[in-house]
Amino acid sequence: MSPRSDHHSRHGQTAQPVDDRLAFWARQAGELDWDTEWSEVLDWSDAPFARWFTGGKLNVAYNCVDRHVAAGHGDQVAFHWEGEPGDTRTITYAELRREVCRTANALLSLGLRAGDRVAIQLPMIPEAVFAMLACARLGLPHSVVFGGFSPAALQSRIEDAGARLLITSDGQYRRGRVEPMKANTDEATRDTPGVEHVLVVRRTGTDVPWTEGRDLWWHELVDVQSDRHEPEAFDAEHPLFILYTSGTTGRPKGILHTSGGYLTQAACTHRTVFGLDPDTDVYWCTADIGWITGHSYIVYGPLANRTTSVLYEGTPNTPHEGRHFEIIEKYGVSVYYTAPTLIRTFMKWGEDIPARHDLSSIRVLGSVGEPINPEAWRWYREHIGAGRAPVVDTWWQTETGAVMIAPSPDSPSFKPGSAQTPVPGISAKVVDDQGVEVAKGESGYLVLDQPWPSMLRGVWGDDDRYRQTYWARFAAQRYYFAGDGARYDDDGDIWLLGRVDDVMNVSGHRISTSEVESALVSHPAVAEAAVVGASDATTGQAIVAFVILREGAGGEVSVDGLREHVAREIGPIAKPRRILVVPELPKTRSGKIMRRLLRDVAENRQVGDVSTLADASVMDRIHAGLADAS
Ligand code: 6R9
Repeated sequence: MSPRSDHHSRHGQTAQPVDDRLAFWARQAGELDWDTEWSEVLDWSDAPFARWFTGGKLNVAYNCVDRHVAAGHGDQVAFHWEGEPGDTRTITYAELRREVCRTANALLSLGLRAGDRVAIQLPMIPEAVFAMLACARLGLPHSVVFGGFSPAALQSRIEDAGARLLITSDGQYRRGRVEPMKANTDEATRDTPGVEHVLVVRRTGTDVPWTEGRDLWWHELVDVQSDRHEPEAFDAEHPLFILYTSGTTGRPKGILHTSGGYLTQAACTHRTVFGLDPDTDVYWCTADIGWITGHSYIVYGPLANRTTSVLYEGTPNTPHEGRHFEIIEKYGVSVYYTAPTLIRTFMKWGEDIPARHDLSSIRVLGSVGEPINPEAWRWYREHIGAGRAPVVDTWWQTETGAVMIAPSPDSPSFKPGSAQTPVPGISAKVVDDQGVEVAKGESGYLVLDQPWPSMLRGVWGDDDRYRQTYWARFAAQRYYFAGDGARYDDDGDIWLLGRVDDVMNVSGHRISTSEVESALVSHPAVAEAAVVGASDATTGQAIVAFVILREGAGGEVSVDGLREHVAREIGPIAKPRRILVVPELPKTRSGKIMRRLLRDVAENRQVGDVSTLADASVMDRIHAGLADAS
């Protein structure tokens, strides 16, 4: 048997005929409440622009909230919210419905109409969820921007999306301190005339700058609204949200997701990957709503499934390193979904910390964001999962919208470090340079060879970039290029190997090397910069920058000043761990920087093959310079 047909026989999903796949997704969509039935499950005639459940109409917020109240579950808790300073709030589905209706009525009172965009930069507070669902209810695509992004990053996202409203808060709690938020968003909106209003949640009680006429307090505008609102049904392909993510070039891409297919797959995967039971489970996903994991697995998937969730505002070590375990014990969390970087941090803090808590409620553990190394997988299962909870490693992306590859929770054979198989209804392959599927035991590129319901519908305002980034690499086969390397093991199971492009993965956050490079060269003292991701035991990768200073700038600039500059330009998450000042950068004859060699330097390795360098002695001069400096 050829390796190809062998894979097909092992992967039930890969082998699944197209008609069965579409029938599967039609059944999953049928779990939602539709106003108008769709006429066609998938329209792929304008590939790579997909349309799922064409002709169907639904309201996403109604599906996440109202229908559960209508079915008699109004008293069920939707969120157990924990504030960082220890304040709490319990929100039932009935209360969630009232809050979402009030928020929707407030947005209507500002003149917003279906199709208008709303930017949201908020801490992890209930209003963040109310705001997202109110937008969904009114057909206003939201663009949630992670709270740690700088004013400059927020500004470019507001401009690209053309947002009419920004929703933010006065301040936010960070590791026990109060930090400003409104002051930053004011900086971001100084030159964005399109933003007509800024709606401000009072969270920390800090003084804020105020623009009369433009700025509005949430408690003054929203709290006085009626808690009734009739939802309108929108087309299955109505835009639900835009979420910006780093690509291989400096400019972040606005990934566009729509309504029916997105909600179908977010809900279905949440239910099946964790084997979720809405009547008994208490679920906690520790992501921030500023990332796709927060969108799909804190808000849309769990709420569509009538889940009781924990929502936590703060950092894992505030006020102490046992905070997460305390919360698991307090609420009896049964499904805990987090990222490898946090698991490795817990390992560093020590196993005695979780051991002080009763974690016996844990039933399933999830992992997302980067490949989970087997040691972290084993520690997670042993010390959080009492040695028995399955650990489901879920591979997916902002672009895929929902989980694509994950072991089934009742899989007989878990493999530490492997995401294993495409989930039902999904097809993925590992292929070589030519797009030909590789044999077992071999590695290549991960591709998605069939469209899926929660796939991105494009890059906001840039169809060409959508085609170029995802569909040009394997155009002949019409495969979606994920940008990840992967390998089949001898059983045909998939192991993810990390990015194959210039995207770094720092604590599960995607940051492009060129984005950091542009930030560095925007500093007047920097002539040129090259950035690489160096392996790091805790954060997966750490950002290491090589910079050439401008003539005469040497005395006036400090490496710390450059790090701060990057934090100001992009956000603290993009601050390089190390910046090395070098006399030159290694380049090929065509002028491409050879990052591979810089990575060798950053990871303290013997430098690899330098034969394609324009000037082979560059590496010696870089080394000599670094030796002088230390
Ligand atoms: C959901 C999310 C996507 C990139 C992706 C890959 C990496 C995510 C992973 C994983 C190995 C996993 N990634 N989950 N790699 N195993 N279970 O993280 O979306 O922020 O867009 O990042 O993250 O490299 O391409 P996003």
